[in-house]
Amino acid sequence: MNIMNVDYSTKIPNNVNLSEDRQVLKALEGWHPGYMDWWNDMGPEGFQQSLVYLRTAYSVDPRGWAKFDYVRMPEYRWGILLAPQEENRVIPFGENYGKPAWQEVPGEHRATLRRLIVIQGDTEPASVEQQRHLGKTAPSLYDLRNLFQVNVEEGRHLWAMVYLLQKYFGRDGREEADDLLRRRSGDADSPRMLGAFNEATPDWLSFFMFTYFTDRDGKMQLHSLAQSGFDPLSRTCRFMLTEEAHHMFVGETGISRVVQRTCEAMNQAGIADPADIARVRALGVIDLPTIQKKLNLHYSLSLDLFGSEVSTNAANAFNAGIKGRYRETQIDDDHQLKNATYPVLKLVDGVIRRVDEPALTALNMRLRDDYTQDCVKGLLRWNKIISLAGFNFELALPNVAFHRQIGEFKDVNATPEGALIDDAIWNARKGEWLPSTADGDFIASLMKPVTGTGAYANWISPPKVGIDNKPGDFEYVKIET
Ligand code: BYC
Repeated sequence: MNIMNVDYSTKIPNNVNLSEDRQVLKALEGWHPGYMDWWNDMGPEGFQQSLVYLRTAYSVDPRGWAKFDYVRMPEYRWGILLAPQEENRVIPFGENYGKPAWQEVPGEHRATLRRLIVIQGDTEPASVEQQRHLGKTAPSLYDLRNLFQVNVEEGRHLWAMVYLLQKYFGRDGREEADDLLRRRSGDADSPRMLGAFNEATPDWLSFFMFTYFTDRDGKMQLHSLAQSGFDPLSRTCRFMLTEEAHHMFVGETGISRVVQRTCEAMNQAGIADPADIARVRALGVIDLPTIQKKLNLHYSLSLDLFGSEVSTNAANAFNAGIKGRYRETQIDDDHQLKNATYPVLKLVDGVIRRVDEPALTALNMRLRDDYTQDCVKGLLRWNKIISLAGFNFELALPNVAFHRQIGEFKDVNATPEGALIDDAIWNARKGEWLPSTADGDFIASLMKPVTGTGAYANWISPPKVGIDNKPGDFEYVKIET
């Protein structure tokens, strides 16, 4: 078969020759009904019979891999797609640097690999669960469609990890695949594995922040796993990254459009001070200080997803050749980090300082630094919108010590500027930095569905271009009531 094109003749579309891999096909077909039950119970609430203008991957050729058409979500073809195998690929880092990449799981690294694949897999359905209520309050059909596109692709990413578990990890892999359908975001008894995936996504501003900041953690983690010496994982993650780009686009442009609309409304009403929250809110748009609070929340939750700054887990995964660095192959060093150090932010005598640590154990910190740099790009765009509109206000990333639950700063309180404060000050002032109940109630009051073609809620601007270059009045979702 041609690896570039996807075989749609089996129940599960794929480019991994499933029709000749009977055992794995059987395992996946056995898992399918449970997945559909999960999708029906925990996937988007409502709209399951609506026709949604979705893209489906039909090839893994980066020049043209998706086709757009109306699909009912339960009929979306969730498939197994791996990027083409690179000939003679070698392990690009760690103790096995330069040796041929593994096509099978090396026995000694089986547990570590399985753990990373399970963690990755767990985040995908979690995000769908977190976003399941949002369809009811979408600000437009365009946004509704984007939400569903993100959701079906997160579902596909779960399939991607389940394929790896079922093909390469035998019985434990099948058990893990079942458990991925059993855990639930925010459940007291059986929560999702990582913190941020048990938080609520109560409104559309949170959705945009999540797709900007949390999906970007996904990007960084997938890039690191795409370097893996375990070739099937590398190829899987490489293709997932193609889809992931749209999710972050939804976040970046979503926040841009909220900021744009707020600035426009303030200008029309002659409001010069962005901090004049009551007057701005009276216009039915989200004030900039509240946008900053949401940003503070989602950025800090996403920083926690990188684990501890200094981590032996990360060092072991790197040494083993399982999880590399962001853009590993483009880094000019020994790729083994034998004597290298890396500056890590730490609390030293009550002061936040950079301290050199062995680079091997500082890999989480390094990836988090790469992530922060990537996050800054969106802020520059949003701040440009604000300054072009004539306002003296800048959105900023909070300090890494702010509102942390994992790592070096989990036991201290800090302001968004990074000043360390005691519990009393934190409790008295946290409402200035994180969304309060009143902020949440105000945003919730704006969340009214807008379902006319080409119509948008008052609190968000229309996008600059349509999906698949469709015109402004395109009916992205044919709502079935
Ligand atoms: N919450 O050495 P440590 C995505 C645990 S997002 C709860 O500090 P390590 C997506 C850790 O498991 C990307 N527990 O950290 C986005 C360990 O527990 P055990 C998802 C946490 O292991 C949007 C202990 O603390 N992919 O794709 O170096 C929508 C000590 O660990 C957390 C991945 O994350 C936490 N935040 O790094 C849809 C890639 N942090 O084993 C999808 C795979 C740490 O001692 N995962 N712990 O019981 C990894 O590479 C690593 O496991 C982590 C943690 C980066 C998560």
